[in-house]
Amino acid sequence: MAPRNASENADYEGDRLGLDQVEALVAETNPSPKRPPRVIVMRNVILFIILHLSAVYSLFLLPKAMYATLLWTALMYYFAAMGITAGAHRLWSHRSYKGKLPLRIFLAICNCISFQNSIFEWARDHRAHHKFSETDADPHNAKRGFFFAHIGWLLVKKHPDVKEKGKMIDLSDLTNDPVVVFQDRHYKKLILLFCFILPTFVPVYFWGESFHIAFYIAAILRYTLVLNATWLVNSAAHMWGQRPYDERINPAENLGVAFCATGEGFHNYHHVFPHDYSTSEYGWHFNLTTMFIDTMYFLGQAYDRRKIPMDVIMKRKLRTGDGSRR
Ligand code: ST9
Ligand code: ZN
Ligand code: ZN
Repeated sequence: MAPRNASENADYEGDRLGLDQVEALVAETNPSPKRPPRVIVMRNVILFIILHLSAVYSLFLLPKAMYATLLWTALMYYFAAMGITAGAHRLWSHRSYKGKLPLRIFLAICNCISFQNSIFEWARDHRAHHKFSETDADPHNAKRGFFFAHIGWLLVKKHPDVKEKGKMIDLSDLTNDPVVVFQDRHYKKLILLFCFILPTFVPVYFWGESFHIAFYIAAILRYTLVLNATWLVNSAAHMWGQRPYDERINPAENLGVAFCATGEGFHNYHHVFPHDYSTSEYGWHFNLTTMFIDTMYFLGQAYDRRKIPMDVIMKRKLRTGDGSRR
């Protein structure tokens, strides 16, 4: 009989061993089985290409915009950022402080300005990101590369592990918060109003800016910039920077990201101590969000801010840090 080649041999062995045994054999020889095929969501690909091309076009309109419109755009950036950082992230995902009803309503509105999925969906994905960090159950697993962690994860169907293991996460506090439930239920109408109509309407109505400029700069450009600043935390801050608290993990301290993301670039600290309301060892250092939460505290709207004691931080630095900040 003519000798069989390798694949023929495998088939032959397969017939004799039975399916279960073959699967066990494959798992043994290949301990990290291939990911299921990537299912690209073309609608998202097209929409994000249009959005980014429109943002580039908006840059050319900047010299023609009125100063008041530029200031308004900066204010919209700030509010959108607070809706993510002080709201979806530090309040609702991590419960690192508590907020009274007026503050929660305000932050839910700010969150609609940022249009990054409802608070419920954002917090669900973010809790999975921490619990299963840099595995297939992490929605934006940075081990799959910069592009995937930055935007790619929004262009494909989620890995089955995200949905499977995500079920293990308790979300009852979110479903028990009427502000979160209301925002999730009416999300589409709310983002249309707060992410696009309001930012465009104000400059046109109050100081006579052209509709075209107001729409492209205060809505489209600002939206795209806040999105990319947020995504940098998932991509750049999972790759580049110092690791003073735990050198064994990828999340890093990245000052550039902290600046763009209003205080969310101290990512090595944040992954080690996720319940610290400042997401950083420090207070107001490159951290507009901590300034905002502290202001809300002085106004009686925020309370029970959780801070990690200094001796615990120091001990951790000495035990697992990279020695860069002792
Ligand atoms: C956006 C979000 O940009 C950005 C988040 C970034 C997070 C950064 C974190 C960093 C720290 C904080 C820093 C802040 C800095 C801020 C700086 C500001 C200056 N667990 O999702 P689906 C199940 S959004 C459990 O559709 P597909 C569940 O049953 C941009 N279960 O998955 C769900 O059904 P339902 C605008 C889960 O079909 C079902 O699966 N938005 C979980 O694979 C289906 O879920 C967009 O572009 C889980 N974690 O589709 C939309 N996840 O929901 C983009 C899912 O009914 N998204 N399940 O309960 C999509 O189109 C889709 O989600 C998809 C995946 C195509 C990506
Ligand atoms: Zn992270
Ligand atoms: Zn977090």
